[in-house]
Amino acid sequence: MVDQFVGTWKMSLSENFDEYMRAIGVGMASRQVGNVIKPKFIVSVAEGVISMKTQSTFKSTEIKFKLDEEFEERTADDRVTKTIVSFINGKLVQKQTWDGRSTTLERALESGKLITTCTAGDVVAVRTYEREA
Ligand code: DKA
Repeated sequence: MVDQFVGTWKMSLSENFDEYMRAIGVGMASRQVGNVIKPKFIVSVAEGVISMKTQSTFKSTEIKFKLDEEFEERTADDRVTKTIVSFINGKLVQKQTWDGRSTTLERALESGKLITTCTAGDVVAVRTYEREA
């Protein structure tokens, strides 16, 4: 269940993220920052509403949503997306669409780590988070 994702996570490894950011149209200046920061990712649930906060020295964002209900999201790189998050086969699957484009952020728990797989077309980045609390 989603409850297993609840807690505070710290990124420890980021693979192919520059290519992913290019694929979703992030400009060079933000990519340079995005490549070096190690965000915290904080998940909580209250009365069926899920909160996902991403905190870093660059920018902090929070989205609050119910599963399978579309909402508007402003991303750290300032895209305004239509977003829907579903829980599929034990994974939190976040689909963002904007300007006729789309990307998916899939979060899974593997050996006690939170693995975020970011996909845009044929570009895939994988980011590993370790539990802090
Ligand atoms: C993650 O949760 C992936 C978040 C993807 C953000 C894309 C934009 C970043 C711009 C610095 O680890």
